[in-house]
Amino acid sequence: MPYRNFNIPGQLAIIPGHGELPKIRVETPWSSAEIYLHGAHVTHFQKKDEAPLLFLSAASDYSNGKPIRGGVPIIFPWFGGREGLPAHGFARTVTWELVETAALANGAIRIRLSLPTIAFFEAEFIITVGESLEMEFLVRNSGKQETSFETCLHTYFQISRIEEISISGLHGSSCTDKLLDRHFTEGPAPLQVSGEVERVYNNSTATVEIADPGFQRIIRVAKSGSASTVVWNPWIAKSLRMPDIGNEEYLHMLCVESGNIGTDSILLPPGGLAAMKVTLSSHPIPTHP
Ligand code: TA6
Repeated sequence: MPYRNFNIPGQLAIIPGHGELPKIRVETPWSSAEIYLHGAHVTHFQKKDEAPLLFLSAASDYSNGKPIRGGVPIIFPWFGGREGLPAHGFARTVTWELVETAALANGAIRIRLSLPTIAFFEAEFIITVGESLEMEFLVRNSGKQETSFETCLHTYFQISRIEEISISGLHGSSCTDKLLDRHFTEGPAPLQVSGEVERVYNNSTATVEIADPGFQRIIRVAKSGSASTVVWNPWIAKSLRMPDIGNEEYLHMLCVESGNIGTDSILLPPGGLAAMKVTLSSHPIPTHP
């Protein structure tokens, strides 16, 4: 059985997942998680006695060359469409190499994966599963020229119902509403979603929170090394056009994505290193006495 020496009895095992793709199953005292080597794709994170934190489409593909729909797709080295190239780059559709698994002294589990070598980029993805889900994406320019790239952890969150939630933490960032082609500075009011939404926020470095009364929790997206946030929900019409998402799944998912895209793209000198860290956690909604 390949990967056997990465197993940590009772805490981490590599098993066949959907489509027989190798999947890392993690159990900690606080939570469970699943990560596919395909795209180094975190597909599941759930704290004990809570609903899953991540949405995963029941209609997702699990095959080489196709991204898994849901969880945390790694978008790299470009965001969005490129003529004749795969949308959102290739990192999410290649098989990453499992480099290290470790049980940490505090009971958390750390997993380190590396992107198969490509010209002028080396990339590593380090996942720490514990009471929270911590993800670090490291990129080094291994070429001889200055190079730029975009990146995004395109996280799909599981929510009780789209009309119930509100999003805060975007106040003051520069918003581009991709559907309305509008540009504005986000105001203080929490964002609510009542239709298809696709908004790219630049100079957005603050922690974003999703308040979900239906699940009685606040999801917190804390980050460093990331200046962009994307908020996306396909709603009805777009969901109908997407074969790998159920027609009504939009009601229970919301993407709050953390990265560096557009004007926040990263420019790396030869040998330069860029590090982005995103920590996902959930907290009870305070009940006022
Ligand atoms: O982050 C929003 C977005 O760029 C949307 O345009 C939508 O296409 C979504 O990503 C999913 O993209 P994908 O290539 O995974 O279907």
